[in-house]
Formats: sequence, C-alpha cells, structure tokens
Amino acid sequence: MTIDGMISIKKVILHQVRMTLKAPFTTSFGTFQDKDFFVVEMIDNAGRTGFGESVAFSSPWYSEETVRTNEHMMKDFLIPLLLEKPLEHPDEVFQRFSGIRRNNMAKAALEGAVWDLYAKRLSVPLAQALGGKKKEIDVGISIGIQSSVQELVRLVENFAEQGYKRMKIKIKPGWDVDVLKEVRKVFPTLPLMADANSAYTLKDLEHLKQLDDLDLKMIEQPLAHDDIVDHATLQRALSTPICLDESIHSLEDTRRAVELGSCKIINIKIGRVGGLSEAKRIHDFCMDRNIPVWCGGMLEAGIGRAHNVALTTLDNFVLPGDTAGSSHYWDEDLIEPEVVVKNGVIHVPDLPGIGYEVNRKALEKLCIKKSVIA
Ligand code: OSB
Ligand code: MG
Repeated sequence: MTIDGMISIKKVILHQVRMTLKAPFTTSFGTFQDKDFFVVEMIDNAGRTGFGESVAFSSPWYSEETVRTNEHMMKDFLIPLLLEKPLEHPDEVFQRFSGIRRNNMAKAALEGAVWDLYAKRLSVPLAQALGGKKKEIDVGISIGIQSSVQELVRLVENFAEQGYKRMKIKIKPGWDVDVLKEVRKVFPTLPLMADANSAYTLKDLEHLKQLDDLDLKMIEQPLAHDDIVDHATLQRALSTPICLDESIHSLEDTRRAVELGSCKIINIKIGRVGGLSEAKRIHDFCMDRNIPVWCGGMLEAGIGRAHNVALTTLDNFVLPGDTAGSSHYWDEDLIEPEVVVKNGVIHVPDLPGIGYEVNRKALEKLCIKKSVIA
C-alpha cells in the first residue's frame, strides 16, 4: 500500500495481442485457432505495474462479448471510472463498474490488473491476497471435438500419460454418447466429463439420459446458454451432476441456479462473472452450500492463466480445473516461467502478484496494436 493506503491508477496500456493456438480447438459452437485479446498493463502513482488479460473471443459465440466490445467498454467507460479517483481495495472495482450493465469480461480484465497491483504493493502472491491457501493445484484438460474417435482416444491417452487429473470431452449432437462410450471402453476408470456448450434442448432428454451409464464426473452446460429452468428439469432426470458454465454471470445467477436445483457443480470463470471479487463471492456461497466449484478456462495466455491459478488456491476449488500448461496451447507464452503442469499439478508461484514475470520481448513481438490511456 502507499502511505495513504490508496491505489491510485495513473495510466493504462492496452496491448492488443494476436497469438495462434498450436492446434485448432473445436466446440459445439465453432473452432478457435487465432486468438486476439488485450493484455492490460496498469501503472499506479508509485510506478508499479499490474497485469490483466481480457478473455472475450473475436466472435460472440460463447457470449455476447468480443475483442472489439471489450476495447470499446474499457476505453470509453471503464478505464475513465478507474482514473477518476483512487481505490482502497480491489473489491471496490466491482461497485465502481456497477453502473455499466454486464460486459463482465471487459470489467474483469481491468479488475484483474488492480488485484495484481494490490498484491504487489503488499508484496504477497495474488493467491494469498485472495485468501487462497493451496500451494499446489490439481488440473484437468479440455479436449475439443476431433475428426475421428481414434484421434480422440489417442489424445486422451496422451493427456492421461501426462498426468492430467480429469479429461473433459467436448460434445455436440452426433458427437456424444457413442463417442464417450468408446472412450470409456478404452479407459474404464479415468475421471471423465463432457461439455456441450449449450448444444441440446429438453427434446434430447432421453438421449442425454444414456450418459448416466458412463460414470461421468459431470455434464457441463447441456442446455441453453441463458437457461436455468430447463436445466433444473434435466437435473431431476439425470443422476450425472450438471455443471453450469454459460448460464452463470454473477452471485445472483448462482444463488438462483442452486435454489432451483439447476446444477450440482459450478464452473467459475473470472471473465464471465466480472472479476476476481465476484468469483470469490460465488466460491464462498457455494462452499456454504456444499456445491463444489472448479476454475474454467478461456484458452488464456499466461497472464489470464496466472489469475486462474491464483483463484484456484481457494478452499472450495475441490475439482480439477481447465488450467492446462502453457505449452499445451502456445509455442511461446507471454510469461516467464510459463505455467508448467507436472503429474496434473501446478505449483503456485510465491512471487508477489500474479507470480510470473511478463515476457516483454514476446509481448512486443505479438502485439498488433497498443493504446495508452492516462
Ligand atoms: O466451455 O469451457 C468452455 C474454450 C473456449 C470457450 C469455452 C470453453 C472452452 C474450453 C477450453 O473448454 C478451456 C481451456 O482450455 O482454456
Ligand atoms: Mg464450458
């Protein structure tokens, strides 16, 4: 903290970065290969620097936000609110932004940089600033839709050998029950789950019931991206737990879904819920109600990945998340060291803030546009 105990933000630099995934990633709604996003560099009055990462994609397939809406919201509305007056604590950012409806990924990118700045000022790891205690976290991996079942089985085998703690298989109509049956046949005891990214409706209820025979840890977001009512109906018909992803944008969404019985597990994504403070509130609420949570992924580069690692150190992140190692996604990541997964475990860094150094050379090389707002 500064002498007066305030966080006074003087300058925000938006580095628009373009990175290319090592392999295309296909979900029920589309395929990703190139990823554009913002590295938020935030500088305070003491010259310290905090980093955040925006997670919206170029197209509004997962949610309504995009790289360009993130830029618009950050530049025209959110950054001016941060520069207006100092903050005492990063928790205040959520309130400061509350006059702006939704646009949670834009908000989270900035709030994440404030949290990093705050932790660095206290000289503590971000995990500790958030109240996390774990020194290592267990992680799983998300596997996109493949061109053949053989290819999928080959990948699952490879990731199992690497030690990932659970495999998430993306599904869609025509690539679901039969495919999962094949995988289950080859790996009878592997922790498996499926993610449909909203590809089904209640008309598919009888079809989805077949998943109950496959010993899945959960099925993620089978029904509409904005639904919690039909999910409650489906959950009553299934023994497999439903986990909500797209439907959860806030603590209030979480409360309603849990009260309705729409799910038994929550996937928390920092960007989707508008930042670390709200993510923590959702975590705490779920812990009180015995709802396990895990940290989802948005194909992040290193800075976003580091935030996910820090969040996952909280107690109720009891299920392996989607935070795979940097080298699974990228030839070269934006941080040093990169996020390394060994035997399905990430060692939480103990340096102040996000705990990894930003690789300035890589950032410069991959930056396609830079804006300075002061
Ligand atoms: O639904 O969790 C999802 C990737 C892009 C958009 C949505 C999702 C995903 C993933 C990959 O499942 C998670 C990751 O490896 O970062
Ligand atoms: Mg998902």
